[in-house]
Amino acid sequence: MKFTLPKLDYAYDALEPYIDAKTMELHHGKHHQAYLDKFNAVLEKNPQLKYDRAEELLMNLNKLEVSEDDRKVLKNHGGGFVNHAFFWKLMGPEKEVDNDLAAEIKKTFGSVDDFKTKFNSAAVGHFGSGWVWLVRDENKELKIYSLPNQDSPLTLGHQPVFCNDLWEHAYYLKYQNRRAEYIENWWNVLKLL
Ligand code: MN3
Repeated sequence: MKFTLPKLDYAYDALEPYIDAKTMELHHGKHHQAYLDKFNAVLEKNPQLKYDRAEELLMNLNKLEVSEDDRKVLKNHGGGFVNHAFFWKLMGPEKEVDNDLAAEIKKTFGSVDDFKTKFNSAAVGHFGSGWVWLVRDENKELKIYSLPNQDSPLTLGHQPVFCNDLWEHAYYLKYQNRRAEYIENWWNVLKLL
């Protein structure tokens, strides 16, 4: 069981001016690759783990028969691998709005604008590194929350709908300490909404 770095569906500069090419190049080519390499190394050490999809490892993280050290690597680097692979697919230079999702968001949060305000505030308020998530919980209801580091909603039994990366490596070259500005601009490259 060995995973490879997924190719992007767009060029590194395709998300300009909201996300700059240099950030994309480092984020995909270096950060994502580094998560992948450590993930593959721990999988190699644990041939008893037989899953076709990396997501399944995160769903079953707490019951995997591995050492606690290896479980931590799977959580951090397996999480990093899966989260980034998911994140690249959410973004693009062209909108592909999901009208069903937009309708559900209106129903749950009042309006798309109210929803974005809540999502932004969870993102800005998150302390340290992590991700902000829109998920479906165990009752299929939409929920917004942030999680630290590379923790995945899959491990909580929730289905990710979309997410934004709050690690400084995702925005620091262009936005420096202005996380709120990055989060606001990021809606321009999210395809779904
Ligand atoms: Mn990242």
